[in-house]
Amino acid sequence: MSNESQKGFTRFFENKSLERIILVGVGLKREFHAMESSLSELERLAETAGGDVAEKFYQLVDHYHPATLIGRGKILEIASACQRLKSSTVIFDHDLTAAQQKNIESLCRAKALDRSRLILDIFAKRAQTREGKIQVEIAQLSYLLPRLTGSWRGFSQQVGGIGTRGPGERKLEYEKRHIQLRIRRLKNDLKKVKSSREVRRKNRIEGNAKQIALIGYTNAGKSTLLNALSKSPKTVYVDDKLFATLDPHSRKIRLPKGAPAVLTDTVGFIGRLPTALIAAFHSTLEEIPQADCLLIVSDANSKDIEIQDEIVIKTLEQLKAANVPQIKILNKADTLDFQKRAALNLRYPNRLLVSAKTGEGLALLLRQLEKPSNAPAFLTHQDLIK
Ligand SMILES: Nc1nc2c(ncn2[C@@H]2O[C@H](COP(=O)(O)OP(=O)(O)OP(=O)(O)O)[C@@H](O)[C@H]2O)c(=O)[nH]1
Ligand SMILES: [Mg+2]
Repeated sequence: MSNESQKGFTRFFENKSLERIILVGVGLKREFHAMESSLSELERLAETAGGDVAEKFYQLVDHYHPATLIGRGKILEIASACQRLKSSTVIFDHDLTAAQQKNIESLCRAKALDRSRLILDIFAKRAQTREGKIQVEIAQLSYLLPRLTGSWRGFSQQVGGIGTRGPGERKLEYEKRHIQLRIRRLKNDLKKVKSSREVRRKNRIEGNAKQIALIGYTNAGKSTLLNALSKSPKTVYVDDKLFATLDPHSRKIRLPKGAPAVLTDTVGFIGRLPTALIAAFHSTLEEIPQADCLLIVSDANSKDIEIQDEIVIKTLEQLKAANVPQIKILNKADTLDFQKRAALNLRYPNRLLVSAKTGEGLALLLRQLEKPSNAPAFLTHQDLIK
């Protein structure tokens, strides 16, 4: 990324002191529960990005307001909270158009960001490999491009994250061309990196190893599970934060009867993952539809298993991977009491309860992974005893 835009996108994370942030949940009137859980997710995202959430607002609307997304009265309420709490950033749990952003900023006298922008910031911080970094930069620039249209603004002012002030101004057309050119160059770079990864992937496939992709919501425990199943000394990074691991990591394992398999950990899903990110991460995510089997991991302890399931289903559809055979599991079984276990077993009879932490259920899971991918029924504990 050019120095200027790189600085703009990452400055937030370099701030020594936490920035006070106000969050705003937005939803249509019939979607209260989804709005509430999405807002608490936004809070975790803001904290993951290093922000200090000072206050949360929400508004349910009949329709979104073209000028300010939500009602002007609510925006003025938020503006006075910004003054009172000395907060200079407001993050909306909904995409903002360039015009909405500009109007809200001038009413609140604070920076207005949206959920996509926050997720992009986190991805920029987390990307480790060259491929990951290129993909994030493409996503950032693609997000920025349509937002440059409309009223003219300084480039660095647009890309600035929380805590960033734009130093200079440039002509809109020049900026657009500059960004388009940069995206083209990055896409070419990505092709080169991708072809070397493709060679590595083909090498792995040789020997008929079954390709198993670990899929699921962010923080469900995919990387912990990969470490536990592979028992490899080279562990994958695990953290109680959203998007702890972005880059795909693969480990060879042996299934109980000796057959080889390759487990691949992938980027976690989340509600309304910016489309620019899905498009940019296509080369990483395209391993998913090519897998022989998807191991779909949910956090058994989450209040929102159903909402997260829907998001996983939708994202798999977007990736054209909905027809790959799936095995679904509920992880973090060690956190459940007896009643919760019973309720989950009743509600999800075809999902194995496992714990990547204690190892519970993992032997059974490996046996399930050994079955032909199209085998219908899930193995039960009785099968294991046989
Ligand atoms: N109690 C308990 N905690 C777990 C278990 N599995 C994972 N965790 C914890 O859950 C958090 C997230 O685990 P990760 O393995 O990083 O989750 P992930 O799905 O890879 O998350 P992303 O990389 O962010 O998509 C960490 O704090 C883990 O220690 C489990 O079986 N039991
Ligand atoms: Mg992970």
